[in-house]
Amino acid sequence: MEMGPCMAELFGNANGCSKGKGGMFSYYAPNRNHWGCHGLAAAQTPLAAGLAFALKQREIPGAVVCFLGDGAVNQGVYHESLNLAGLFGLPVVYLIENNGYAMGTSVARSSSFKECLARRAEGYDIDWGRCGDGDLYELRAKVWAALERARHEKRPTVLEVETYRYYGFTVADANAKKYRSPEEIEERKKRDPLDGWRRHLQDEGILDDTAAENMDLAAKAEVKAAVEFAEAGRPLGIEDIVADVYWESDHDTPASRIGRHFFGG
Ligand SMILES: Cc1ncc(C[n+]2csc(CCOP(=O)(O)OP(=O)(O)O)c2C)c(N)n1
Ligand SMILES: [Mg+2]
Repeated sequence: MEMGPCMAELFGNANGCSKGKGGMFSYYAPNRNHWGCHGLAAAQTPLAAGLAFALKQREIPGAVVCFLGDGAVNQGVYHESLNLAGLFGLPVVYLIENNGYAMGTSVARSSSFKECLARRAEGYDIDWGRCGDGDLYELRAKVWAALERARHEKRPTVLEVETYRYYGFTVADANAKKYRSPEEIEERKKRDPLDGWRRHLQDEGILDDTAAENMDLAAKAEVKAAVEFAEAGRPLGIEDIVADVYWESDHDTPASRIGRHFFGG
């Protein structure tokens, strides 16, 4: 996806990727096989199982990757999805981004588990693995192995990646420094995956300071251009709110004119 329509979606403007109606929870680009972010924690997990089922049933080559947070792993639908993925042999990879906190609640206070969250997959006869966020080569190899298993053996995988977020859940999360200690945050920063990877690539001779700084400047310029794109967008009006909800309303059918869409209208 391009950053402009994503930024415009955050601004709630009509040039957003979901016409400005979804906001941060609704990045969506089915034409690029991106089936959306979801406002309900774990709502993406049965959708991923369904997409994987469709791939298998229609014999379409490929696999589904479904990202979820540590705050989604205790939702019922996630476990229903794992059960069906294991039972039907679905080509799906569930990738848990475990950053230790669901909003302000730590994993230790929210999950009953042994050693790691991914291990629960054993109960569904699903292969699982885990790794940190520091070594991208390791992460890539694990994701690749899971994708190959999905594509060729039609078997699901649960992968857990241990990571972190330094800031609050949102700008409204005023307690971001209260539910963990400043020391914990500073300690984790020493293992920051972006800094670490930059050093790694420099050690390998792939990147030098100038190239790294140019990448940084290019990223900042892309963000600035995205903001300008978003600001140029039209704010939504009343007519936008009711559009794309019912086919009948959009097509001015008799049912829509009398206001009854169902039950014999
Ligand atoms: C079913 C459901 N319950 C509650 C919420 C409110 N909520 C939004 S984000 C969140 C925590 C999500 O935790 P995690 O997936 O670990 O995301 P992180 O905080 O790491 O960004 C909750 C409880 C929600 N979106 N959906
Ligand atoms: Mg989390």
